[in-house]
Amino acid sequence: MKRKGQVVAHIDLDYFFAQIEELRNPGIADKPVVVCVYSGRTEDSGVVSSANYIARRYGVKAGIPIVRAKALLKGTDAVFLPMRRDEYAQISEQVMEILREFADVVEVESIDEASLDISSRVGDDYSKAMELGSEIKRRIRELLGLKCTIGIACNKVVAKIAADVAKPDGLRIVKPEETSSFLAELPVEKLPGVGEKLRTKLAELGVKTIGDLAQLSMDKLHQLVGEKTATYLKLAARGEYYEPVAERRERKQISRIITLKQNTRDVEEIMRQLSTPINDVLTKAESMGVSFSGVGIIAISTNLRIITRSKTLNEPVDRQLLMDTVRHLFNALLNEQPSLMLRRAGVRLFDLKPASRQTSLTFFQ
Ligand code: DCP
Ligand code: CA
Ligand code: CA
Repeated sequence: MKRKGQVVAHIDLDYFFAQIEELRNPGIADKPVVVCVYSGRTEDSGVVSSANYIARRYGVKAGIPIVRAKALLKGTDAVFLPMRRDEYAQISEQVMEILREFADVVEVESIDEASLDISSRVGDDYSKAMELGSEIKRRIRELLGLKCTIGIACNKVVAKIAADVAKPDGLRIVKPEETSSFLAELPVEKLPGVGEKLRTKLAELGVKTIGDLAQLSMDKLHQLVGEKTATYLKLAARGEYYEPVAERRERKQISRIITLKQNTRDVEEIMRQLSTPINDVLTKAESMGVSFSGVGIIAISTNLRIITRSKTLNEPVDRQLLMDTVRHLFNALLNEQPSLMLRRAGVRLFDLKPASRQTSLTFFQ
């Protein structure tokens, strides 16, 4: 925990679910867009999951009832859409794959955010870190068409706050020597872990800013929260919570996407160009010691629409079955959408299971 000299980049996608819907249907991007979780009880029961920035100007935000959002947006040409979580999750995985090119350790913190330890890439040079941050933003924009915000600082907490204040489409660098002054004036609820309840209790003690919290005595803090939380809050408020960036969960899928040499809808041409990525995912599966029964394709159109298709097989998939399934999925997609022209194409393995020794011996031949 005492480790200093980290450089951490925190990435958070802007209005993530709503942005994906805009990308899928660019005609709605100049309207308020509200992605909803319909509970199904009555037509409009449920809550808002994500709102674009136009909808937010009317006070619409995640967590409010759909009925309330409709009232706030009455008289506008707002678009209400149901949440399609599987698709967002797949796109999230693509974002995380891109991030893995930029750091040795990537901690996926939620569907739309991750922390990267970029120390080994930039040393302690924050101007290099700034360039790396711009490059990450460019790549995600270029490959997936998505906007994100990045904060870069000396630990995960400060990097996350930096991203939060730089939203949307921002890049904010907080050099180590700027950490205290950056945090000091920010409202205390900007600190991850300070929710509405704690904010109210702290306000009663006159603690309004993160700087105030950094000054609060440990005894007083301890009266409000448990010892562990008090220790975290105290260190975090001083910008000194140095928990290392660590991979959190097992990988659920393996994927590779390439930019095609030229835009095409010729399946055999796509298959030829996918032969290296297919080898790569098989090698990766082998090195992880897993077999898989899910095969997916990713198609990104010339206007950056992301389309995914997948198939779950009953048995562990070998190379031939993988190729056949990928070819079949592209054929079906392109037949179904006669005007679709592809700019990028990819392959995805999922339903990963530990491979038995028996299968792994013959699996990749
Ligand atoms: N989400 C949700 N319900 C919530 C909060 C979030 O379903 N109460 C989902 C939808 C969001 C995604 O998680 O798109 C990421 O959450 P964020 O809090 O990062 O919010 P956004 O990405 O929508 O907006 P921002 O631009 O503020 O990051
Ligand atoms: Ca977000
Ligand atoms: Ca987020």
